[in-house]
Amino acid sequence: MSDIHGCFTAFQKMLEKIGFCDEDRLLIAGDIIDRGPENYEMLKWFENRPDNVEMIMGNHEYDFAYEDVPHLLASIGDYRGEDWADRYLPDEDHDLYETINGMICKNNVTPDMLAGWAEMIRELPYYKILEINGKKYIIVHAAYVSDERYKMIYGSLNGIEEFYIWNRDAFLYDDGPGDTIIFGHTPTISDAGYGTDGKVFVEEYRGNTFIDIDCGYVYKERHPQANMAAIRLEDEKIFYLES
Ligand SMILES: [Mn+2]
Repeated sequence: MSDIHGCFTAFQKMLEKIGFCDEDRLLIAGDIIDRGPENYEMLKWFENRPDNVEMIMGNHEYDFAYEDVPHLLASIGDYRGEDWADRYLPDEDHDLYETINGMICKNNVTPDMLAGWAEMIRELPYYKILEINGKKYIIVHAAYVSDERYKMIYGSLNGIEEFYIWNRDAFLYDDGPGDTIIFGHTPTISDAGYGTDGKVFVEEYRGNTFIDIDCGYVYKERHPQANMAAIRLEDEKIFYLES
């Protein structure tokens, strides 16, 4: 799954729908927070996630862990003091989706909790490579290319982590053939890019398969065709929450 964006209730419904159990292995390709209403629930779940759940870094986690939380901690100084709340000011520039401010106001989240979550997020991998039924699957938030390919395009390895979480051109991947790249980041509700009217985008290109599983669930109010999707890699069956 990918791009749950604070839609914790829907995420739980999806786990129920797919009958997620101890024998399964769930990979979430990033962006569990921001935009949606239940960021606190999502982060608490993430903190206590079972061993058979693996997370991959998304750009929203990255910003939370490397920009927003460190900025907040620095701005309140000795935050372990009782008066930290007096020194805390909501900061739009460093909390674009009001995720942190929302959790502080609604859920009594403390700087220590935020620091702990940021630390956990900084441990996340940027991609996973799996072999299932003899086939290579690469799971990443936005796009993946090998180090060699990246160096050929950009001259050095500088910025490759940002590439994994931000790049919107998954087709830059040219290893294989026969590999499958699974990613999110760009919702398929859009007309451009990977737009498939809220269905999972699947396309063969130069012998590899590209699958965008971000069906834009968090935008459902404005885009009724949006959906939450899960793909079962052993047979590539796709599940939608709203079906
Ligand atoms: Mn993203």
